[in-house]
Amino acid sequence: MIAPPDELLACLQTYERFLITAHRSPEGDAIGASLGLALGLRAAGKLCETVNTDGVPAMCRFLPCVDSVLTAPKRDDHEVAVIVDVDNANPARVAAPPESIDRCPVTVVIDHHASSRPSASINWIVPTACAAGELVYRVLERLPGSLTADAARCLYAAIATDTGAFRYRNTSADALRVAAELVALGADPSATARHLFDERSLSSRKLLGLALQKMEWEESTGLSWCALTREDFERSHATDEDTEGIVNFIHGIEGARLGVLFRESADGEIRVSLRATPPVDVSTLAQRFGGGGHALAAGCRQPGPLAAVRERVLSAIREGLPNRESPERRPPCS
Ligand SMILES: [Mn+2]
Repeated sequence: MIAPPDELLACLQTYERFLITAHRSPEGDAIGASLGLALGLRAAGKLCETVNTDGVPAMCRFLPCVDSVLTAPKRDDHEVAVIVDVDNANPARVAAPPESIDRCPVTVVIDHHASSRPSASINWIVPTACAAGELVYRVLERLPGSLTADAARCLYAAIATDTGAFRYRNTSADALRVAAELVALGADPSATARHLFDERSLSSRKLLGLALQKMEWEESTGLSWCALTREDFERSHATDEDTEGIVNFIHGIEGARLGVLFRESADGEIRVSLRATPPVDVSTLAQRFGGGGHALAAGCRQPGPLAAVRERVLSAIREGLPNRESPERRPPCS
């Protein structure tokens, strides 16, 4: 079983004032794990500020005490900065001002990205954990009085997000056991799934419609992709946040080995989201383009223009993704 290091528990017990943050463009694990940790530590009598420069996305607004997530810290006397769910290969991904982290005497990293490297005073990096939320649960269960119903709701959302509602390969027996504990403590699987996965804004659905129409499919390699331009965003009145989940539709084609969503963001930068079917691994590819992530879900950012990035990334993918055996060459079923 995954157990937090003693020095991490001692740090959380000893200090009083915590700054807790996660990655920019946060989703359910970033918000759920950071807010869940803050609510747990608060219940244990600590002072915590949860900060995310990019705010809280719509799908996470149902979480308890979500208004306590700040876009900038209010205090300047934190003793410990805790960074959760950040692949620190890229420090610019940390969703708090660097100066507010640097002035903390102690820094902590709690992460489950395989590419994360120890960079803080205390580093707890467990690539086998399904979500940062699972790691935060393992911390709070050791701190008496901290696992409140509200903390449980946040951590459940974190785990549900990163396991794709308990569908992805990281859905381990431990992930399900922790989820069961969180439900017993007050988390609501049905409401959580509706908010995280089913409900989207109208503009987000319109954008998905455009993406599906523009989707391209290459039978020989099992590669599917789509490129969304600023014009597509304008036509559907969509924001960058409205792209959440679209890449899964692009990848969700029978026989797909790799799905890619390219999108032109408002600042002109091109965001690339990658999804893979085992045994294909997209984390190395993303790292090659200055990004990061997991084997089956990764991403990167590239300077535009869109068409050039699309060609560059697709040719890199094709190099590493040889044409597969044609169905005719498979042995017939007996
Ligand atoms: Mn995560």
